[in-house]
Amino acid sequence: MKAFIFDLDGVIVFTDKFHYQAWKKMADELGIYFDETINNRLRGVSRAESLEIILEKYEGEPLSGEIKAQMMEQKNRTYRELLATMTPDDVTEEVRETLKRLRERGHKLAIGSSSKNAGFILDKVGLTDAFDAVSDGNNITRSKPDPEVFVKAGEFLGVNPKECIVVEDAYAGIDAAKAAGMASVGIGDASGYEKADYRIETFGELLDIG
Ligand code: G16
Ligand code: MG
Repeated sequence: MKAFIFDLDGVIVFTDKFHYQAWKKMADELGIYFDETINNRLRGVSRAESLEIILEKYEGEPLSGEIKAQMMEQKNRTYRELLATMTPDDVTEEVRETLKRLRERGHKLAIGSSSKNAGFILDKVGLTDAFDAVSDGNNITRSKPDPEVFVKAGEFLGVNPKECIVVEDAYAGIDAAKAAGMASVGIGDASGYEKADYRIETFGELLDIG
């Protein structure tokens, strides 16, 4: 494989606790029920789609697009305050070392994330220079399982989809990789997903796949 494309949240860093806290604050203020089980459904899902999932528990008057945009803005403000506390210590030595070794072997590395905060996160944890390209929520119009984010990542790298392998923790991400015509590795939540071409428990196992 010429290129590895990594999902960010749940693969390189673990920001789901921050997503949870930020959505929880917004939901509490509006009296909407929200818990960790609902939060699990937000993995890899765009901000706007996440809000719709949370609003399944909302029983008030219909909300306008403007109000929904304000809710997302408020959530994102809280989320970014939490992200701002991240440091390079939030990335394991195993992840850092594996990325370095894959690159030394000549693989191109990209991020393929639904998040609009991907660049900010990479900066906070000191990984901006570890990747050759970043495809994220800012350059796509359709979310995983649509393949757009990975197709764009392959284009940014100049690598044919057949020579790209996607590393994902979300089922929707594995499905998106398939739809892009790319191989896939399931890790974390997706380590038991039968549609993944490879399933791993630890990040370092990528060195046996490349
Ligand atoms: C991440 C998270 C999702 C989040 C999405 C959008 O995706 O897993 O929970 O809703 O990004 O994030 P933002 O609000 O920062 O644009 P990924 O694809 O990196 O796992
Ligand atoms: Mg993810």
